[in-house]
Amino acid sequence: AEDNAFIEWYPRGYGVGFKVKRRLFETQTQYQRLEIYETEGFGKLLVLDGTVQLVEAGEESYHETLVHPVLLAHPNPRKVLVIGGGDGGTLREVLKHGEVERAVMVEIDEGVVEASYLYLDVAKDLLERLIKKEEPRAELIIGDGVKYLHESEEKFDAIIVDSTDPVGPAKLLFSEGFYRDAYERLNDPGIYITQAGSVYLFTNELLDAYRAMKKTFDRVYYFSFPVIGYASPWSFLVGVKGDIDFRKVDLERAKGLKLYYYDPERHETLFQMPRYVRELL
Ligand code: AG3
Repeated sequence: AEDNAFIEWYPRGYGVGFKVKRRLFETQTQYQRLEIYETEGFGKLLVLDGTVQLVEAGEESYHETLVHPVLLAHPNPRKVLVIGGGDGGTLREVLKHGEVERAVMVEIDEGVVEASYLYLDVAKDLLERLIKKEEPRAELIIGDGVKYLHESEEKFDAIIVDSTDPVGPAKLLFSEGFYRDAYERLNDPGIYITQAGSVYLFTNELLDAYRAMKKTFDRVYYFSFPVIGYASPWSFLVGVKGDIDFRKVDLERAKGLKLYYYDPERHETLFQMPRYVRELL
């Protein structure tokens, strides 16, 4: 890092950085090192173990993309499970869908929820209601998502994995065993999505996750989107149980959503992938 800047270093010395005014908070949680910075131009920045999780001005580029394509492709998503996502941005987008009757968020690190509630303007009110158990449509469980998926009996229409990268502690969330448990917990039809890392800088992790998902899900789709704060384009993997065509979304339901980045009317543009990656997939 250099003075007055936060830089996340990716493999091969590729960096993504923000000019920062100051560090507002830092702590070592039970699971990871958490930092919050005030940036010059993008609001507050949340960092876990040195990796950018979000900036307030632009986080929707990730959260909209992770949530709305799959919920608009599913014919009637009433029950949704979010794994990770402790900052609340993903759940905030999920609850924009009126069909969703119950959403469960399983976050391993209470420290992320607390710091996000205290310092970030991402989903403050929602996190407060979750902590006080006053949110009628959603429940927060502090726990290990891998264990939860393996042990719980509850079924969901959509499972959304908002985790750190497929390297390090979240690696298990990209394993065959985890995908099998996820498939098991999905209703038919059901849909699964995970962020899958930087297209250019984590290509091998993307390929590994794609191949592992293919062994379990009935259909697997990949797509990419430019996310503010990450080494873009960023990749996403979608797994389907039963009969859902992820190439189509419900444009009527989409009209009810206020979207800034993801454009349901141009859904097909999500599937852009650099040629060499497509040929490897
Ligand atoms: N999702 C974090 C995605 C991983 C970012 N990776 C990176 N910067 N190397 C969780 C934060 C948003 N809810």
